[in-house]
Amino acid sequence: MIERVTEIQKQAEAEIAAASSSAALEELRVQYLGRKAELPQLLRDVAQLPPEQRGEAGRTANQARQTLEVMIETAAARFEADELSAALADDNVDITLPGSPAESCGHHHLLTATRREIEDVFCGLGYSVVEGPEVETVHYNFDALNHDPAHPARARSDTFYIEGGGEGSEQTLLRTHTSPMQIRIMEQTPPPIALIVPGRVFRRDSDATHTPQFHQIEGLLVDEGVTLADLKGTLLAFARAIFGADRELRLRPHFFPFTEPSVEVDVSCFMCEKGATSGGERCSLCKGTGWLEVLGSGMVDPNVFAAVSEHGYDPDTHQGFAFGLGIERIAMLKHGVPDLRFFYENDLRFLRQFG
Ligand code: 2NM
Repeated sequence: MIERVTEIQKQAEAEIAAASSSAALEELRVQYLGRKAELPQLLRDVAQLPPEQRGEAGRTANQARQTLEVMIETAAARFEADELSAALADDNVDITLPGSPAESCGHHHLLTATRREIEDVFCGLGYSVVEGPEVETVHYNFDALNHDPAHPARARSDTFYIEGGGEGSEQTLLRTHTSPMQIRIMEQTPPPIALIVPGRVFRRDSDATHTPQFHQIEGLLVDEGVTLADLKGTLLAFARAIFGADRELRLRPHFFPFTEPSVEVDVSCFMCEKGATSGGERCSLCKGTGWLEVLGSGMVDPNVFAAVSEHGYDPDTHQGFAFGLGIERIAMLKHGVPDLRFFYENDLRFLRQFG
């Protein structure tokens, strides 16, 4: 038996050395070491040998098997590495290239893109982004926000009230701004707070520059020792992030029910120099004024804190600033959109310009 084992080993070694591919090696492995091969059969036959022959015959056959196994493995590893290199060199498809023709995967609507761009700016300043209900009550939409009982926005001609939706301060309506959510947040979170509330709002208005539904972002920051300088610095950072690093701000006195003092905020025009184009003509974007009106703002009226005084807001110790902007307006200014209605018509020729 030992002679036969040695013979098989010699023959197998020669064939393994001559093999030219991993497939050929696999065939040899089956031929010499497979279940039906002679060498494994001889190993099984060792048990039938007379006891004094078993030791040497077993060792020789085992060694032969191990030697062949290692030879095949070593040769196979070399072939596999070579074959992989060859396959990679041959099959040089760049799977990172777009398909041909490139598949369109769509993009955000300009209003969504603008909302997210503004959210990013305020997230970077440490603000949270919070959303709230579109159906609100008179209490949260007007009363808690210091709207005079006779404020015109409360009129049925200006606001969508819900038929059969409660009475008095519990009467439901479609929110006319997103600030009701800021009252809800103050009820749940003691100061300091800094948040913005993006969302859809509703007003009974309809003409070339007004739609009964539009989108707002309102912001609120409350802490101790907050001043109008904080408001201006924050809104300047916003203006520069959205309209360019060279922008300046102009604050003009105004009135809002929930802030005192209140300001309208203009950003220096990004299309011209002080109202004049490089050719000396009147800038069409800012109408020659050099300023673009972008948002309303102010220091939170102490009466608003009084409405949430049970929740840790003290009109004598806390100050805050708040602001509100129309997402449509920001997008129109920034991208030169001439008509508000383009946002809602879903004309792909319009939408695709902002991919
Ligand atoms: C604006 C202008 C000025 C405002 C006020 C508040 C709150 F809840 F703190 F009272 N939220 N948003 C605000 C202030 C909104 O929009 C033109």
